[in-house]
Amino acid sequence: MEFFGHVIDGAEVKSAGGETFTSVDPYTREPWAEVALGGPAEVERAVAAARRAFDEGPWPRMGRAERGRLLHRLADLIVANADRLGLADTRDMGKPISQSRGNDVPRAADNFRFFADHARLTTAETLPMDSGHHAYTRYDPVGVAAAIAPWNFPLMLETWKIAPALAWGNTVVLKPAEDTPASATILARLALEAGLPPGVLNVVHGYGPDSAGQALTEHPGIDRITFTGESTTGRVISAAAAAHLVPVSLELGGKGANAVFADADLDNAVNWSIRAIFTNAGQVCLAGSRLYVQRPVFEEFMARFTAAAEAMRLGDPKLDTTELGPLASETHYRKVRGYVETVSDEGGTVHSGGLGDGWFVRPTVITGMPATGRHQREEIFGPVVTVTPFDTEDEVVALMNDTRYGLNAMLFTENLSRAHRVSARLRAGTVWVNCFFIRDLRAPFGGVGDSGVGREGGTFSREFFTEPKAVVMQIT
Ligand code: TXE
Repeated sequence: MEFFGHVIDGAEVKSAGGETFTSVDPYTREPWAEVALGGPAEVERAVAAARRAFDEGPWPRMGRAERGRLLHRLADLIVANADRLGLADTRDMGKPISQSRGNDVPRAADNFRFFADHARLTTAETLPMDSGHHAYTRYDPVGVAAAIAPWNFPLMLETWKIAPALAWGNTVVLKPAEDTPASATILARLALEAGLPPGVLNVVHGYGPDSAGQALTEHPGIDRITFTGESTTGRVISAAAAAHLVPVSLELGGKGANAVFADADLDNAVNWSIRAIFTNAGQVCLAGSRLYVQRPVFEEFMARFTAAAEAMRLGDPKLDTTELGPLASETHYRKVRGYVETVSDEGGTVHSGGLGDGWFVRPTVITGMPATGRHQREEIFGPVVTVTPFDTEDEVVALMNDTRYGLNAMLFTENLSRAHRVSARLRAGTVWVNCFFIRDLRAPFGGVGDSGVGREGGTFSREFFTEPKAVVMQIT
C-alpha cells in the first residue's frame, strides 16, 4: 500500500505516535493507501511552522511577482504530474479519471496561475479627498490560514482555497477530507519541489470531530478559516471560529434547482441537465437535483433525458470511457441508498435507475415527489434527480426558491427577457442560463442561506485572505 504522510515545515512526516488510517478505493472496496492520522499534536506543529514561515520566513516579504513565479512553477508541476494526481483522487473517491485527470487537475493548476496573476495585476483604490488629503488601500496578508476541505473535488477545492491564500502572502495549514487524503500530500510534495519555503504549505491528515479538523479550527494561532462541506459542520466550525473572532468563509451544501421552459433549446437543456446531476455521480454541491420542466415539453424532455441517463457508462473509474463511478465511500453510499429506497414512502416513483452493484447508484430519475418530500428538500449528494412539471414562470420561481439552500440555479429558455427576469428573482449565489458549471475565477462564488457565508473568487478571495488597510495622507 502507498503511504501518505503529513507535510509539516518542509518535510513529509508520520504522526508522533505512528497512528495511521487507511483510504478505501470505492470501486474495489479495498484499502489502497495508508495515511498518517494526525491530531492536536500534529496541528500544533503545523500551525507553529506556518506561523514561523509567516513571521520570519521570506514568503510574505518576497513580493507578488516572485511568489507568482513559484506558484506558476507549482502549476507546471501539477500539469506534469496529472496522471498521478488524477489517479489519487479517483482511487480515493471513485471519480471517473476523465473528470479527475481531465478536469480537476487542470483546474487545480489554473487556480494557482489565476490567483498568482490576480495578486500581481489587480489594482487597489486611491481616493482623492476634497480636504487636501488622499486615501489609498493596502491589501496586506493576514497570517496563517486554515483550510478544511471536502472529498468530492479534493484537489480542485483544496487549491481553490490554498492558491489565493498563498498568492496574497499568507501561509496555510490544510486538513484534507479523511476519505481523500492522497492528492493533498502529493500537492505538498510538489510545492516543496517548486521551491515554496518550508512551513508555507502544511498538510495535516485526520478526521473532523475530536481529531485534526477540530484541533485546527479551535487553534488560537489561526487567522482565517476557509471551509467547504456540510451545512451542520459549517455551523460547528463557525462557532469554533467565533471563540477567537476569526473570520470564516463557508461553502456549504446545495439543492440546485434547474428550470426548463417550453421555449428552451431542448437538445441543449437535456445535455446540460444530464451533466448538472450526474457529473461526479451527483456528489456536487452545485448539482441540479431538482429539475422543473414546463408542461408542454414535459413528456418530450423526459423521454430524451431518461434515454441519455440510461445510456451513461458505469464502471471502473480508472477507465477513460467510464462516465459514472461508485459513490465515494460506504457511509456515503448508505446515505444515498436510504433516499433511493424511500422514494415511494415519500409519495414519489422511481421512473428509471435505482441501486447498482457494490457502491454504485445508477442515474436515478424520480417523478411525482411532492415539494415537501425529503427528496426535494434535503441534499442527497448522489446521482438522483426529482423531476416536476410546472405551468407558469411565477410558479417555478416560487418552487425554485422554496429551499433552505441557495447555492445555485439553472434555467433554460431562448427568451432573453425571461432569462434576465427569472435570474434576478432567484435566491442563489450563481445562476447559470442555458449552461451549468461554467466558471470565471473572477466571479463571486458562494451561497445564501444554508449554502454558506461569504464569497470566494477574484477580489472576493482577496478581501477574505487580506487585511485591507486605509492609509490617509495629508498632501497640502
Ligand atoms: O462532510 P463534512 P461529510 C455534504 C453532502 C454529504 C455530507 C456529509 O451532503 O453527504 O455533506 O459529508 C471536516 N471540525 N457535503 O461528512 O463532515 C471533515 O474531516 C473541523 C457537501 O464528508 O462537512 C472534512 O475534511 N473539521 C459539500 C470536511 O470537514 C471538521 C462537500 C467535510 O466534512 C469537523 C462535502 C469539525 N467539527 C459534503 N467535522 C459541498 N459543499 O460541496 C468535519 N470536519
